Amino acid sequence: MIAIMSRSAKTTGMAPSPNYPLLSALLSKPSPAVMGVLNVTPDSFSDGGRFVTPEQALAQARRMVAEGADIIDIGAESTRPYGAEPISADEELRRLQPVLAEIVPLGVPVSIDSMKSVVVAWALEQGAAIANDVWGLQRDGGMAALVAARNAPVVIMHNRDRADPAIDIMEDISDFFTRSLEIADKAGVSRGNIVLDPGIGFGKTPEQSMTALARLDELGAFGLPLLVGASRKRFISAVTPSEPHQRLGGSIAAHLIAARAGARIIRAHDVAETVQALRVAAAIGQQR
Ligand code: HH2
Repeated sequence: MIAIMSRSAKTTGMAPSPNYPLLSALLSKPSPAVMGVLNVTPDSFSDGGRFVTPEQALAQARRMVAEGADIIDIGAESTRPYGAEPISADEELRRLQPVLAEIVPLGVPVSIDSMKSVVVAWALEQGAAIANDVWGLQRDGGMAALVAARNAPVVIMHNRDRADPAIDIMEDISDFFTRSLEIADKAGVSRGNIVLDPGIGFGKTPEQSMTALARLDELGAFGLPLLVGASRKRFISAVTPSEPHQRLGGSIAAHLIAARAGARIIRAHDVAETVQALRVAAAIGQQR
């Protein structure tokens, strides 16, 4: 059973607050905000190597903004569960350095997808606005204090070192979020700056990823906005065998289900198609 922390905010997260203008603006749109993925990595699972030069990265960021992205999520280290090469902070910074300053002025908030507080600190200094931590403040002991000190919005994502088909994944996600929120509270991170993410594909079997999507509404009990990133992930191939670039239909299906269950930010590689799907679904919903 998921621990109920706030029954009043059960489905769609928090109300807009003037104290947290960035998140409030992102969350107050009629359809979920779209976070476009920009991987400046040689080895990301679906687009590794495609945007490694600064020119390629900037062109892709511009394309995503033109297609309607509300956030650009830049990552320089692949976090894919199988075969990702861990890299040093220096290497991560080396990959980000020529690109980040070019992307910040494009006019949408930039989030930094990194589990290292030294990298996030540098990115926030360069103008990134959001910290996206795929270890939910639990890996790098300096992350919570950093985001508290900068008053930066932070995505707390559920993760596990390895999948265990025997566990109740919803209970595991809920326990993880509870631990992360304790760490956040201790460090002085404001609840109004926190977004929760079930971490589709991270430390989960394909079935568990689908369970997290099917039962996403239960995580609304935390009373915090939810982000979902199902884009091109492996669980889609478990249903319909496919390569990452062939998973657009499955990604959109998953994201529409997530939006219906209360997700307010959707992380996607295919921005134009995702924006269109979410806006059409929201428009249809308004006809009821
Ligand atoms: N997924 C990936 C990376 N970062 N961050 C959040 N908050 N949620 C996610 O679901 C998420 C994430 C994995 O996707 P991608 O960035 O395309 O791959 P890689 O980690 O191989 O670079």
